[in-house]
Amino acid sequence: TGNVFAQSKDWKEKSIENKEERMQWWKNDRFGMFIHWGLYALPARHEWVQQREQIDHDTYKKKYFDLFNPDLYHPEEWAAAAKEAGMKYVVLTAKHHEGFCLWDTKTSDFNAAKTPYGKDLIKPFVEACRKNDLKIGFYFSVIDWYHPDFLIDNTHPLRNSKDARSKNKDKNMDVFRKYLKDQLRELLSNYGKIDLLFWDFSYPGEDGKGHQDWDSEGLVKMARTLQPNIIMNDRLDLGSDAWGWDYKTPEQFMPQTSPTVNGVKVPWETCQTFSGSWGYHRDENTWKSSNQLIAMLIEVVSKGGNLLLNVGPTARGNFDDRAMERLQEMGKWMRLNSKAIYGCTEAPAGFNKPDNSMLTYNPKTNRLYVHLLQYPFKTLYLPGFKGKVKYAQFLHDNSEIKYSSRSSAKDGEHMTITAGENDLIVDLPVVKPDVQ
Ligand code: FHN
Repeated sequence: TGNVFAQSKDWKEKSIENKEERMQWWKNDRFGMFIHWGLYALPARHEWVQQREQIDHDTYKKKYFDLFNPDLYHPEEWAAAAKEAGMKYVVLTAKHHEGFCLWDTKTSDFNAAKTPYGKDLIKPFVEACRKNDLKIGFYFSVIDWYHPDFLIDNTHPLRNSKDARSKNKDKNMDVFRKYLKDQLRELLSNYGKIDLLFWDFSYPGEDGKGHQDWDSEGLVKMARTLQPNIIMNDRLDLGSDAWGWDYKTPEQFMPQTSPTVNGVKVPWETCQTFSGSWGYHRDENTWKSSNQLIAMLIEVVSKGGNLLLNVGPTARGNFDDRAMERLQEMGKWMRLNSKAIYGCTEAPAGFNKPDNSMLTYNPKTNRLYVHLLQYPFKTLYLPGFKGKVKYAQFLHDNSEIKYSSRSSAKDGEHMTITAGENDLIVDLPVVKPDVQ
């Protein structure tokens, strides 16, 4: 197929060379949707329900697989909701730890096409994403509670790695490694261009060689060979080897500063839930407010990262009202302020932000954005601006209020912050209290 990896002598070198280019869209887009969907949506109380409640496979199959028939599954609605929220890429769990495959795989009957639903779920999903200009990512679990040869199951007290090998010596991790590769080959060969892989997750093990159990290196090589420009996260435990991952993934966590490897800042994305659970959870009441989610997005970008915000569709296949409400609110904010998110990153050193505010900065346009997280009842001091910034734009109500320097700022003028300026006083006019 003429791709760089199959031909190149050293695919690892090529993948390092190619990294900056393949990461461009991701660094620009900043905001994506995670979707956790599987049989666990039926019990509707967490995607780890099978493991947490030690539900044996036959029971799990009878109660959930045999009833799976998502009559409200319309992926074009999912894609439209993501797009309207201002999200630019969508990552769907093709297979989570339960081992249930959303695609019509030849590797296992434990898949959507063998349920009462009777069809492949991935094909219409990728088509809907492409129609909405969304980049496509697959989440792929290397943990697989369904597969009998998955022996290194530290997540399953009855099948932990020490006992498993002795008790199941006839089993064979080679079978499991081949199974993973056969599944990955289907996902990366049968659905057109796939932009992103979210691996989840191998354990490094005491000797740090845990990734060999999965043949993580072989998985990465296959992915880069089948989809040369695919980007992938760091969850196959290949250490700091730059060919093995493209971005770091702090989970449900906000780093203080941009993560580093060997002292160098690296691309990173925090994946976050609305409510705590990744899978649909009917009774969870710890839902973050829309304002908290908007502030989270701003904070992530102000630290040079991406936000992958998760939705757990119901067993019938729709996004519930709680999720839709927040996505629509974020979309309203993004319609006015996405230029302070897309293509932005942390502000140059030396800018001291005002209280209760965050800074994002677009290096291409050299625009600094001051996000006010509280209504500005007082004159704002932006002390110590040293960087050369052409002008600041405060956006609200579809209009762009621009400021000239000093307090004579009037609507429509440009504020000029130039190098060497000591304190820049910005009098913000009294505007509607929803200014962000
Ligand atoms: O165990 C999974 C969990 O269910 C969820 O998929 C998250 C999402 O990043 N990943 C693992 C926990 O880190």
